[in-house]
Amino acid sequence: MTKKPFFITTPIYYVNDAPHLGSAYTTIAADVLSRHYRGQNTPVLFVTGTDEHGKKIADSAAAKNQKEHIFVDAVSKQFKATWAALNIHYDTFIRTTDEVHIKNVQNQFELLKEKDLLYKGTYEGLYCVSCEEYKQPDDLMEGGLCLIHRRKVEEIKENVWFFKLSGFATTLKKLIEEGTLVIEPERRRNETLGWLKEGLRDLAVSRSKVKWGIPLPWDKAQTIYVWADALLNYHTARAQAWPPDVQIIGKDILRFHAIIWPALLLGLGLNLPKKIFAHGFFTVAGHKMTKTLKNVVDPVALCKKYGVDTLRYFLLREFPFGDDGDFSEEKLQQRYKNDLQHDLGNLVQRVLTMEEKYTVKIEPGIAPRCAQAELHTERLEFDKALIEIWNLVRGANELIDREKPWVLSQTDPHKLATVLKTLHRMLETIGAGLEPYLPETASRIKALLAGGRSAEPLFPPLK
Ligand code: ME8
Repeated sequence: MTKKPFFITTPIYYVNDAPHLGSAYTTIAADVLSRHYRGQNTPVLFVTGTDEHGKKIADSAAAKNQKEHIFVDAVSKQFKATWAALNIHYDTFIRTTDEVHIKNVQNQFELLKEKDLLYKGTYEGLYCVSCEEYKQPDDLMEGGLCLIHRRKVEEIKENVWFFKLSGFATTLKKLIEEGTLVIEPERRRNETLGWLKEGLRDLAVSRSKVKWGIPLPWDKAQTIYVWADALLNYHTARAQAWPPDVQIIGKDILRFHAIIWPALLLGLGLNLPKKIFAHGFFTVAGHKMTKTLKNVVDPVALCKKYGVDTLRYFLLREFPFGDDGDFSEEKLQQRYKNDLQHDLGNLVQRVLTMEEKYTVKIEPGIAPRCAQAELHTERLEFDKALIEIWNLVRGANELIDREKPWVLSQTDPHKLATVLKTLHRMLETIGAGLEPYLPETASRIKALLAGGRSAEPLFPPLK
């Protein structure tokens, strides 16, 4: 039997605008995890994609005077191009406008109806189009504005189909408490349990006034609520890998993933994901970066200026994955100068120069792995994994300063060879450890250690 692939997902991003640093953050993290497992010869299914239906997208297309499908094609392409520029190697890219996804969503809805989990009723309440979410008055800030987008919510009254979400609260609570469904970090688990304790309301899962969506097969005047459509993308993408091993999301969409999604799966009789990890937000001047607020940072522009590995390093090193952090280009420049150029770049340069100068030939070996860093990676503690690798980098630099190979070359050629061999092996370990995080740098280090020479430093001075 073939091994079940390790199944990793990111959210599928709204195509109301081009990708930004926030969406890049999640997708880079998923890419690092995928590369880590592939490097261990574990088959991986890494799925990402774009969320293309609903009023928010229809409004964005209308604002540009474009037909929806032309608009979503163009923005979805931009996402693919950005992920290519960020060196992200996904296996499947799901678009919710794909025929195969539309069919799957309709089939799953038929099943929910057969299982008597849907009923028709009247929804009367509030809705934030930017979140594509039903809101309660308590969810809003003063003036009836959405807390995240600071935009006025709509009052809606419609005859729609409801999903019997309320009936799943007890089972979900049990599954989370016993660890069948792991939600990390701990505070996100507690947040979810808090919601469950309050009890759940049934969820309106169709819209009668939104035309840009997947029609309900038995009531074609209705389209399927965009979040139910979107969540099912993970199921459309499943291949032979069900259930997902890790679903990485931002903390803003925890409720959808930790409550609605597992409830839909329970309703459908499908296994639940093993782990949902909700990371923090990048803020700009203390506020969430969002396309709606137009305070976004373009990851491709940053890559062009500083290199793709610099961006990947900065995003995952700067603060723990579950926490929030404020973005600034100055902090990125500091990391570049101190960690990449000074610590790592200099180390590689020093070791290779000495090997050449003292004509010490070192055969390629099997580098010991940095097991601690690997463990941190598997726990999505990316900053800690990088700190571990940088301990090795600094350790190697200290070894050079302590042993002074330039003195040994005069006094003890045997020890010189031993020291250089140790440094060479340390660089091999560092290069292998960096592979998931800084793939370009890792392959350049590998080529240099194998005897390739390059005039271009790994991290050139910033212009
Ligand atoms: O919510 N900091 O799509 P979306 C960190 N289509 N991460 C951020 C971020 C920020 N400032 N801003 C966005 C949707 N993200 C739905 C998802 S899934 C079935 C449907 C990341 O385009 C983070 O992962 O608004 C967040 O959860 C996601 O982008 C939201 O992307």
